[in-house]
Amino acid sequence: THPSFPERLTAGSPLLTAWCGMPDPSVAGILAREAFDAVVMDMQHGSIDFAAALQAVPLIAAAGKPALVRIPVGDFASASRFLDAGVSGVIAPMINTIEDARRFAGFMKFPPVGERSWGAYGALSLSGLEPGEYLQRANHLTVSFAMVETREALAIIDDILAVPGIDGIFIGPSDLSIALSGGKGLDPTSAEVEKALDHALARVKAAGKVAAIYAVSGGRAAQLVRKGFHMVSIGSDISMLRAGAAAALAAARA
Ligand code: 3PY
Ligand code: MG
Repeated sequence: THPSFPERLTAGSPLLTAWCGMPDPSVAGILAREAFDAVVMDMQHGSIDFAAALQAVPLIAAAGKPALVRIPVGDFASASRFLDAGVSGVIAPMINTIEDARRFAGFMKFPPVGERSWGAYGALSLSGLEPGEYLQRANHLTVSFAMVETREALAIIDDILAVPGIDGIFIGPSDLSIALSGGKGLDPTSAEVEKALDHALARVKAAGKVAAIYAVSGGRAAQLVRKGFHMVSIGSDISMLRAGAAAALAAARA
């Protein structure tokens, strides 16, 4: 039996994920066939809707990769629905209070940890597990990432990490840069952000949980991998499309 997604996250070699927001499920399916370790669909800022994101899950699975989703702010009920469809991880943006973290975890985990409700039909189909076995294992097969991307969240990161059912932290460096600069600028690699993410990374590791982060480019992802993050998402499908188009046109006009 091959290792589960949570086991792979902490096995040693960091995972690099695609980041998709385009509305057609085939975009996620195509990126899943590149050398990414997993694919994230972004429903907070992407234009992919609920039905398309659900359709992408088996396309990503057919490429042998775990599917993850970033849900819209506060839409914790959708986390359960994506788990039912068979995603391996859910990223919840703007977790700024312990209450946010508790509510998110509640929808991510079956009792006694949370209050996830039964109906994992897609997950059963994709995993081939018997319902009883899935129920026994589900809390350890999927990963809940609470996003830390504000001053409030940074201040209570140890408490967020201590919430039962929160498996890891996903840092949003862009929003963090806006918060830390008091709205003055967007600079996800500023010295201030760098210091904050080093601190957050150390706290996550001290708690024995999973540390993930978003990178705007492959080069930035390499730096974040060297820092010791378990998972780095490289964004986005639109920026990759634009970069590919710009490179093709520059070559054509050279
Ligand atoms: C951020 O950087 O704020 C994110 O949410 C990642 O896209
Ligand atoms: Mg953000």
